[in-house]
Amino acid sequence: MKRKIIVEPDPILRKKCNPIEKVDDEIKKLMKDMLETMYDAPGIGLAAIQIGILKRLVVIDISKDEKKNPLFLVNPKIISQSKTTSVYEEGCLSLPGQFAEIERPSECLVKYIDLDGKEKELKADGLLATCIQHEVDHLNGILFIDYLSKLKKDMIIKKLVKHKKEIERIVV
Ligand code: GNR
Ligand code: NI
Repeated sequence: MKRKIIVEPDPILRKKCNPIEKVDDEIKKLMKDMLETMYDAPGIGLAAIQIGILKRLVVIDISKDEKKNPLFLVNPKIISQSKTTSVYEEGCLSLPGQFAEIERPSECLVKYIDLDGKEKELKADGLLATCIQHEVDHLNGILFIDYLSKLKKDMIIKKLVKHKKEIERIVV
């Protein structure tokens, strides 16, 4: 089932998500819904908080069309990051139409629980490393606009408020 994606400004996006105690059928169903919502958007990552669920759950798929390669991360924790950094043009499904170059560590080591309940470790670089860090930020109530100057951040929020009001007018 496809879910609705929450868009900034919304106080939900600023909340801190709670760890999962057990990977049960309810969590697996939720992760399936998240993947469907992400592919439909389309996006390369989605955190549960973006569909209003305050749990530490992330789905990622950076593969290009054809062959799908979904990654399910339960309770992801970044245990180390490289000193070297990379800049990527980031987008966010909760900031529709907004893009900005963001500098982050180029590599990261992430510990997580897989859908089978097993603990895993993954060393990521390139776009995957950026995406993992972007998603883990969501779990802590952080959006990529938080790394921009106040001026740029306020400009983006203003555009999103205007966009939301326009949608309201169409609905009403
Ligand atoms: O679809 C997405 N693309 C993207 C591009 C560069 C860096 C991060 C991302 S994640 C984003 C989907 C999203 O909002 N995930 O939270
Ligand atoms: Ni995002």
